[in-house]
Amino acid sequence: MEKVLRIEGMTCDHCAHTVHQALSKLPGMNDVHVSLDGGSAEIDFDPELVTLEAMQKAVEDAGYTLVGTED
Ligand SMILES: [Cu+2]
Repeated sequence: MEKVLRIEGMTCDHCAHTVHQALSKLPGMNDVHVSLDGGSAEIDFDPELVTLEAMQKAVEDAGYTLVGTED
């Protein structure tokens, strides 16, 4: 399943890398593309293995905020 996550708080390449790492290490994440300029992450994930709540927690634990999603 593909979605776009809206993420607040990324200000530089390091931030984007940190968010990429945080999302990529979750189980069931097939693909993650973080856009610093867009403040977003395009993801491809298996909804049987990972929930949006888990993604939200991973992003917040990394120091950023998941503010919404788009299909
Ligand atoms: Cu940064």
